[in-house]
Amino acid sequence: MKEQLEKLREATIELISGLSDEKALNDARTRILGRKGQLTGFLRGLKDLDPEERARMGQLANQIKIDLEQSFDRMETAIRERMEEQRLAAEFVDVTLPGRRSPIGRSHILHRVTDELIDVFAGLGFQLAEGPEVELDYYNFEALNIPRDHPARDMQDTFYFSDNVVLRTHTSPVQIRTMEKQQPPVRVICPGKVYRRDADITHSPMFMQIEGLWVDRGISFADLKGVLTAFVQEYFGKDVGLRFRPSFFPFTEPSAEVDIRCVICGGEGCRTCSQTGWLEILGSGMVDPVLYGFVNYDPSVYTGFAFGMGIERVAMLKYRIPDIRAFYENDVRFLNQF
Ligand code: 2NM
Repeated sequence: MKEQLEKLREATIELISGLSDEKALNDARTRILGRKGQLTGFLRGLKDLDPEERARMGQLANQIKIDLEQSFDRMETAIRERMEEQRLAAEFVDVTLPGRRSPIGRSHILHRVTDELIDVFAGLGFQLAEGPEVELDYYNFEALNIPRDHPARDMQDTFYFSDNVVLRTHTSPVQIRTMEKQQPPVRVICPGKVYRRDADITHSPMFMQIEGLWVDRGISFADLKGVLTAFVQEYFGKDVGLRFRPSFFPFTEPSAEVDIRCVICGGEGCRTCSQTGWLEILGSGMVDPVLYGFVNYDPSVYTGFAFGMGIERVAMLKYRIPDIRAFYENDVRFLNQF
């Protein structure tokens, strides 16, 4: 019996030393030290021995039980420590590594140019005004003296939601809305997206415009020339020449288009200016007094001028961008250059 006990101790210690997970260890502990375990079986069998032998074997079996319990406990601690080490190693974070930077965005070149233009006109006393892109036919055409049979009002040229709701084709309706709300003096600059049914190499169905309006007592064509000259020289350069050419718009009379000396060739003649030496950059004119009837201004007291320009065109000239489509393709290799 003594040998059997010693063998059980040896075998168990050997078994324990070969185990590496907690579940197997617990199963082994139950098989040997549990209520129906091998060592427990020995202890039960002691009652059949004579008293002297029972005392010696009982002492030995108890000692083995204590030893084995200790071995199991030590192994359990060792396994738990190793698992904890593995967990910590797997979770290791090197806080000294440099962070991963996510690429940061930037404002679109058209919005940057818009802000530059707003800044120039703010310096000339103009306030920012904005309005809806989905507009009533009344504000987009009717109140701007654009007649019913004007080609701009055609389904071919304008996006219609219904008979009297359109995508605005210019930002002028914002100026009508401003005048409707407020008696002069009015001096506003109105940037924003506008929409026309046009799509080819030089036209996009959505593009950006900026328009200005100044109405007060005694505003004359001299003010128009002074403000637009100041704008051109501030934005394109002190020495850039400009000229005013007679033109026509339904909402202004008289009207003028403004050309600047070609910023590419300096007036020599090149592809950009079609060999003319001049670039057309904006339309302008004295607000036609019929418009004052729509907004309840007294045309015998007030006069004013207005102007409008395409932001893409200005951006293309200022930053030498040859193709309008680059603005909308969202190729970051293009956009990141500005
Ligand atoms: C242009 C050219 C000339 C213009 C007129 C108005 C309004 F609403 F005040 F009458 N806003 N913008 C105007 C005048 C726009 O763009 C080429």
